[in-house]
This record gives sequence, structure tokens and C-alpha cells, in this order.
Amino acid sequence: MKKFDHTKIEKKWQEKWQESGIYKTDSDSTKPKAFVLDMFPYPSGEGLHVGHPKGYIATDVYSRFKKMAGFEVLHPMGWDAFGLPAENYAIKNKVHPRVAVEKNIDTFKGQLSKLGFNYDWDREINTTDPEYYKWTQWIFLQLFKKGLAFESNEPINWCPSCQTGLANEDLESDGTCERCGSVVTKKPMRQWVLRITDYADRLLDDLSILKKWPEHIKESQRNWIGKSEGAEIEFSIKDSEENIKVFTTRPDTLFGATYMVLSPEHELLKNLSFENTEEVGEYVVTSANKSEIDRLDATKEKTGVELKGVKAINPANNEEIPIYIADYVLAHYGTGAIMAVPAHDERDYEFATKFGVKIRQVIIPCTDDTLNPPQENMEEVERETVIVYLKDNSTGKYAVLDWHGTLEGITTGIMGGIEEGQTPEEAVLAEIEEESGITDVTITKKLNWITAARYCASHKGQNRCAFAHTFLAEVDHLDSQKEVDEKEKSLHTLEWVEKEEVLNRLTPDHQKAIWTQLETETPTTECGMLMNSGEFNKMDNEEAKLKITESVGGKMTSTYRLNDWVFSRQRYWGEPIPIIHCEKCGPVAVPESDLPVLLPEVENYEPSGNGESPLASIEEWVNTTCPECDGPGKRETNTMPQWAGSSWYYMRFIDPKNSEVFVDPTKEKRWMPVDVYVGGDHAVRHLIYARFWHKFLFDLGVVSTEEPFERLEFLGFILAEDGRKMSKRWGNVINPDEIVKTNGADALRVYEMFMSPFENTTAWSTDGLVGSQRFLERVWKLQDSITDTSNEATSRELHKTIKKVGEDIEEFKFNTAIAQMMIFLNTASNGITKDEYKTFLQLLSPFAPHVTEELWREVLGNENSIHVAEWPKYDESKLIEENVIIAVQISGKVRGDVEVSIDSSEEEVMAEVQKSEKLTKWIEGEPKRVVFVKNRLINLVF
Ligand code: ANZ
Ligand code: ZN
Repeated sequence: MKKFDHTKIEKKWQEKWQESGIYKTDSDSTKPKAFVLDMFPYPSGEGLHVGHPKGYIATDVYSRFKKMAGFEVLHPMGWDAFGLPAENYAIKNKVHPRVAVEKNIDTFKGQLSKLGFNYDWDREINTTDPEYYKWTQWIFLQLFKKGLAFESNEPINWCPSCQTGLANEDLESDGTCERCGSVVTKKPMRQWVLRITDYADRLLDDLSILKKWPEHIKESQRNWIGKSEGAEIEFSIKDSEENIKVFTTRPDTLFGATYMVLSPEHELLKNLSFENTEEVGEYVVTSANKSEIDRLDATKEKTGVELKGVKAINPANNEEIPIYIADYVLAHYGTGAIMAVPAHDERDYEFATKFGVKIRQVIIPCTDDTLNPPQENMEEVERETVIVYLKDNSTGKYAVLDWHGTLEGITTGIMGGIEEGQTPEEAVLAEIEEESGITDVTITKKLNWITAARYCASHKGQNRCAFAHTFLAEVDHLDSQKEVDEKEKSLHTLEWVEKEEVLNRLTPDHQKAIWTQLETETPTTECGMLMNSGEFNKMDNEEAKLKITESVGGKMTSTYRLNDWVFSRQRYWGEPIPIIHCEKCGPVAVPESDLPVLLPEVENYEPSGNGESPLASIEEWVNTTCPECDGPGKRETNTMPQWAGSSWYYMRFIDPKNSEVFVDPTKEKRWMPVDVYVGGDHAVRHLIYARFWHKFLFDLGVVSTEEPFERLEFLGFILAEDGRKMSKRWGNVINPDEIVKTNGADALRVYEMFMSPFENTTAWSTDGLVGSQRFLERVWKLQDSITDTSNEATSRELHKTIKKVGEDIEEFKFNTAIAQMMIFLNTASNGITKDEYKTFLQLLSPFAPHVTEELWREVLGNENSIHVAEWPKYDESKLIEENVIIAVQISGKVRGDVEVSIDSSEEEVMAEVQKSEKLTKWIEGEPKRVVFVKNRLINLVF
């Protein structure tokens, strides 16, 4: 047997595979297709670390498997090379970004090639290639022609360090720049914007078609789109022609709107005359300097200014209500103005409490009691009740009632009905005296909200809906406590418990909720029935939403968190936006025949800092003629964001060299959609942008599917051995080139697929890597175990392995596929035939393509590559597990038997014995000794 030397064989096969062209995709093939796609990389200056290839290994394994299984596979690779990092790198190292990118691509490609990937490099694409970005510009022009790309002068995110405008998607969740971490400010500037919001509903609704996407990615997209359904309602302003339009998700609370708030940026401020202009003006300036994150920060105290001398009219009850400006209302959400309902909205509650605005409850939260739920077909009777939590100041404890009789098991506060002519407060004192015999009580707090609970009063044969007024009361000592009468005693026992215990002791959900609310004083945001709402009283609030909206002439509508896509960057390294500005004709599309608009050479590609792209300084390039009127025109100098090229690249792989169209329609139909898309980033950004462009192209009729990516597999990252992210900064980066040298590409590939479930984030382990290397060495040595006659155990395990590996690869469960191959290897070391060995190598070949090829061809003498061999089939009959009956003896006497699968271990047999009552009654304590004869008997000696 030759020695296993990965350094020799890996390089050799990589060269042979390239020469023989086994990875070329045959465009004319009629086999079923598999389009297997990686999120193509951004070729950074730092090269790959061992974490990067995890996804590429997975697609390599998958596409090799699919090819063997009879599919025509498209598995391409390319470079997403425009954008800030290349440009920042270039500025820092004083080289042209194009030169830097070319060098970086060389490094990346070299690193990837060493891992033995089966990419069809004839289809390599690069987003910075003019032949490629010609089509990115072409798509932009189509968007422009359909009115979906437009100019705007709204304030946008501005990164002072990158000196460019950014889309919301380019910000971290804390509002800093995703690239450099700087705090992003708002700056009004001219920019290009794509109307992605026109597609918001389809982007949202079609998530449901994407059955093969991970749920959490779909959920992130749903949140990003952030659809809210509600109503638009207009409020008139007293003695004015103006109106305030609000968006609300709770039109059912309209009667409770006791004030209004405009965002400080609201246009109406210009048209209204109010008394305190100076104060208002100052507030507007202060909020302009605050970040959105600050403004939405719930922990910060609410601020605002009332517009003195103006009042709005609540259309539901014609009440005059004050108008404020406050920065907790954002200009770019809904209509930029709200009706404030302090009784049912937390922000409004906080604001109203601080500014002394009226709070009016209009919704009564209702809960069905879970212990005594209302019964169907019973009449419902309404009752007003009081609930009071009484504190004994001498001990700090609170009174609870344990109920008896039909209410056995229920614990509540002191409670009872309000009688005719009684105020709730009088009822409280009366109930306390009746149920506890205590008199010298002071009421210290009344809950601001009435709540309701529905329950079944079975002794009365009726359902009750109790509207509860809730109180806190105190008594200084219990000296005056009298005996309660016998009848009350039989109903309940009074108990004093520590404050911390009260919540645990209370049993009805309703009481738990109000006890908590007494403490936190939060407004009630739940659903329920209406009160203080005129003709709508007692109506269910869901029903009231539409009814109230209609009654005031409002309309139901939706609003989205998603904003239009800010699509221009004031930077050099991007696709020029193919627009010419003409004084007479406005922005005009560059004729399609003039595409691509080439990115010109510049002396200095550093950002100017004044909000202009470096392209603005190249006069010869900027000045041109207007395609419409032949008059003087100026080229657009902003460039596209780095997400442009990646929004459609997958289709270019289908037809990478076509100079007539971005993809030939017949080929597009053959290959789209992408069957499996693999990556570990961009849950929202890239995946929303690409879906948007794809739907747009679908509407144009130039692509044939509604969605681009049929199935998405999202990977978990690989962390450094120390559990941190791999980064130069921590000095914990591992370069795959090193691993390839010392342990081999095959070992690296097997290890990364074996380390954990594919979607898990896992720390690198050198021991784990070495374990995978050992496994491959044992596979190599298995050639010594080849025998002429087959062995039943090996044969059975092999068929089990064929089935499991195939199914697991299909489901991206690579780790369990490898685990099964390890099990097989153990069995096979007792003997394996040459044919079985071949089959096993085929199963392993997608994971470890080099060593399996070497064994397949050089050791076992096959002519053709293992990678074009057909995927093995398993024999169902070999999968049936045979069972055997094992006699069970207790201290030598046969007491019964158990049925287990053949070759079960002592532990497995014991586990069966433990399940049998007939046997366990003979077992007491631990046996002194166990005699086990495989497939025959077990004897427990006591
Ligand atoms: C009255 C109301 C009563 C509201 C109530 C809520 C609860 P989501 O769900 O996030 O869409 N709102 C509307 N526009 C706003 C803006 N520009 N800035 C800040 N807040 C705004 O939130 C919709 C709710 O947020 C709207 O419904 C409105 O307050 C507020 F018990 O109207 B609501
Ligand atoms: Zn013109």
C-alpha cells in the first residue's frame, strides 16, 4: 500500500479536472437541472479565512451529489467587486480600486481552487466589468422609464466618515454605519431613489410561496417590511381650513384621542398660526439634531411643545383637543402625525402624564376566566364589582381570599359587587368589613382602568361579566378586627401573604393582570369592549375599528416600515447612473445603445466631502449633449450602491457572455429559478433587493418566475478557536492555505461539514480537524481490508449508508451523513469487497473529492473520474432490521424474554428489560454481575 500523501494527490487531481473539463455545464443537455448558487463574495484585500469556505464546501458537496444523481448542474462563481471596502482599501494603499480588485480576485481564486471546488470558471462574472455593468445600468433605465427610479431631495442618512449617503439597510440596528461604525446623521441632498415600496405587498405576500426558506429569514423580511394595517382619519382644526391626517392602527380608540401630535418636521407647522412660535421653533431645531434611535428610545423622557392657541376637533365626539409637536412622532412613518390615546398607548400615556393631558379609557380589556370559563348557552349578566388588595402596615402583608365550596381552589383579592346607590369606594369598605372584619381602612390607590372578566357562576346557572374597579387599601394594625360571620367563613378563608407571594397566590388570570397593573401603572393595550364611545359602547373593539373609521369618513389602509431605497452614492467605485441632466428636458435616460456608461479614469478618487462624487470634477466627462434635444447636458455623477450588481447577478451566470440581452429568454426558462441558494448573511438587504428587482423584471416580461430563489440554506458562521469572530484585530485568523498544506483540502472539507449542523455557529477546533484527517487516513487504509467474499454486516450497513448519505445531503444535513460513513467504516474494517469499497468511495466523493478519486482510479483501476460515476442505489431488502428474541435470566432462572434488533448491545438489551414490568418485578437494586451473550441471552445475577 502506498502512503497517503494529500499534498501530491490534491494538486494533481485539481489540474486533471480542469484539463478534462468535467465541471463544464452543458447548455444543451436535456437532463433535469440543478442550479446551485453561492452568495458570491466580495473580494476583500484580506483574502479568505477558514470560515468563508463553509458555504462553498456545502454547495460543492451538493452539486457533486446532484451531478452523480443525474442532474445537469450549474454551479458558478463570480465577484461582487464594486463598493466601499475596495475603494477604502484602494485609497489607503494608494492603488487604483480596479488594480486592487484584480489582485484580490487572484488571491481569492487561488485560495478557492486549492479546495478543489467544481466551479465552471468559464462562467465567471465580475460586477465591475463594463460588459457586466452595462446590464446593471440597463435594468436601472427600465426602472427609470417605469417611474420606479426618481430623484428626491429628502434628508437621508449621511455617513460623515464614508462621506456618502446610505440606505436604511446600510445601518446597523443602533443607527451607525454598517461599514465604518460612525454615527450616521441626516442630511438633505439630491439623490436617486427606487420605489421599492410599490412592491412591499408582493414582497411580503410572496414569502408564503417560499416554502423552502428558513422561517427566521422570512420573519426578518416581514419585520423589515413592517406592514401595519390601520386607518387614516382626518381631524379638522378649529377656525382653520387645515386638516391633520393621522395613521392609526387603533381607530377603535378614537373616542379616547385626547390630544394630537405632529412630528417636528411636519409641513403643517408652516401653515398654522400659533402663539408660541419661538418656543416651537427652538424645539424643531433641537429635534433635527437628534438621531432616530434617540427619538424612539423608550427609556428617554418624552419631550414636546404644545401649539398654543390652536385646537383640533376629535371627529368622533367633537371635543376640542390640544395639538403638540413631539419628537416621538417620526416624519417618515404613516402620515407623520398621530392621534394620541393615552389610556391605551404607552408612549402617549407617558407623555400625557408628564404634560397633564386628559386620559380617557375607551376599551375595557376582557378576559375569559380560565378556571371557571363562561359556558355556552347560558345567559350573561353584567355586574359592577370592586377588587381590593388590602395591606396590613404592621406586617407589610396583603390579604388574599381562599375560596371554598364551588369555588374551591380559587384565590383572589377581597371582592364583591357594587350595590345600588353605592360608590365603588363605599363598596370597597363594605366588602373589607364583611369579608375580613377589618374597619379602620384607608384607600390609597385606585387603578385608572376598569377591567372585565367573564366567568360562569355555576351556582346561579348564569355567565357573568364583571366590570371591576380595582383598589389598594391599607390598615395600620389589626387590633380592631372583628369576627366575620359564619356564613362568610364558610365561603372563604382570609390569609395574609408577603407582597412577593401575591402574584403566585392569585389564581384567575384577570386578577394576576390587574395586580401587576396596579404596580406598573401601564395603560391597557389589549383588546376588549368599548366604553365612553357613544353608540359604539359594548361593541367588540375589532369590530369597532371599521365601524368607527367609516362613521368619521376615514379609510382603512396600510403603512410600511420599509422606505424607498436610497440608490445613489457620492463615491467613485460604483456603476455610473446612466442619466443625463438637461436644463430643458430634466433628467433624461442615456440611450440603451450608448450603454455601458463607462466609469471614467480620475486623478483622485477620494470622496470630495461636499456631497459630490469625485466624478463631478471631470468636466470632459460630465459635459455632454442631451439625447433628447441635443442641447448641453450634464452626466449624473452619483454612482450606484454596492447592492446593485448583486441584485441580478445570478441570471448572468446562465448566459454570461451574451452581448445582446442580459440573459437569453430560452436559457432563462431552462435554468431559473435558482434551486438552492446558500449563504450566511444579508437576511434582509440583498435578499430583499434581489427579490424586488426580480419581480420588476418579471413584470417587464423578461424573466419567467415570480421569485428568484426557490430554496435558501442559511449557514452558521465558524468562529475562531477562542470563540470570538475571526479577525485580524484578535490575531485569531486561520488561513485555509495553511490547513490545505498541513492537513489537506479533503480534511478541511470533511471537518467543516462535520463540525456541527450546517446552520449552527461553531468554534473552530484543531482537534476536530485532526479527527477528520484520521478518518480519511482510515478510509485510505481500508484497501487492506478488501476480501473476496462479502460479509453480511458490512453489506447491510452499506445499504443503510447509501440511503442516509443521499437523503442527508439533499437536506443539507452533512454532519449526520459523515457520522454514518464513520459508522460504516467501523463495520467495514471487519472485511469489505472491492465493489463495496467502490460504492463507499462514491458516497464520500462529494465531501473528499481528491482522496476518493485517487483510490478510485489509481488503486481500484477505474478509467473515468469518480465524479462522473452514477450515484449508488440501495437495496430496500437490506434495510430491514432483523429482530431476535433474547432470553432473560434472573440469577440463572429464565423469567421471560425481550425482542431486540439483531446485534443489539448489552445496554440496548438492558433498556428493553427495564421496560418490561413482568421482568422488573424480579429486579431489586444493582445486579452483582451481568452475563451477556449477543443475540442469545442476558443473565442478571443478584
Ligand atoms: C392611536 C393609537 C391608540 C395607536 C392605541 C396605538 C395604540 P405600528 O404598529 O408600529 O404601525 N404612530 C403612527 N404614526 C406614527 C409616527 N409617524 N411616529 C410615531 N408613532 C406613530 O404603530 C402604529 C401606531 O403608532 C399608530 O396607532 C400611532 O398610534 C402611532 F391604543 O394611533 B396609534
Ligand atoms: Zn434636453
